[in-house]
Amino acid sequence: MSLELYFHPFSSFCQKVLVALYENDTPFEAHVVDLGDERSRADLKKIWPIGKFPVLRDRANDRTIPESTIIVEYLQQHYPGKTTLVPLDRELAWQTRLRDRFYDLHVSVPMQKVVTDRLRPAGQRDAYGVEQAKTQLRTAYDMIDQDMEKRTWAMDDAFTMADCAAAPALYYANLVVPFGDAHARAAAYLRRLVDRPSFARAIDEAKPYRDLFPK
Ligand SMILES: N[C@@H](CCC(=O)N[C@@H](CS)C(=O)NCC(=O)O)C(=O)O
Repeated sequence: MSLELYFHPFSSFCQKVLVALYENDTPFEAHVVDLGDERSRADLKKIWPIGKFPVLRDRANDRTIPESTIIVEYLQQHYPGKTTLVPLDRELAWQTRLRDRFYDLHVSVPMQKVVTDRLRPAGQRDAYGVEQAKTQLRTAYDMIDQDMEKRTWAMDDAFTMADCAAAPALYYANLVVPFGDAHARAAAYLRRLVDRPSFARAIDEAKPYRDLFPK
């Protein structure tokens, strides 16, 4: 087996890559990173000093690939399968990348802000930043609701990297700022994502860690 993935099953950016791997039944060796364990953290930092995951190692090409989007692009280029994660058509490809960026930067990042603020020590929380993040999420939901009016997946009929990004982003965002009635199409899109076998598997594998989610 050539691929090794450093990840944590509960992490949203890691789930994005897991969905991509599961879509194409791409075999990989799993390295679950325990950030609470010094040795595990050091192992991750040895290959990616930034210390964030997911990180992919490809022994066959002697490559280390960080950043979830770049990992999915790499998988598409070097380990393609039945699901074309980034369309070969260049026009559709940039639109896919735009949606991938949208879900990462305008859904996942503000969602993380709300969640990680809950983990800060009392007295060091950032109430203003959290309110800003929640407003960003509501703006993103409005846009998704419009965008999904006539679509099944982010790029219409084809499941792509944009859906890999959207699945965990929307799943966790809905826990911190629920969609409610005002965002019914975003909620329906999330239901389709949750039913997709690749993401259903990622959710299932994250279940043992759900106590990590701060109330
Ligand atoms: N832009 C990165 C973001 C990765 C990221 O934020 N990962 C989080 C987990 S979801 C992480 O490593 N957190 C641990 C830390 O920041 O120490 C990507 O797309 O892979």
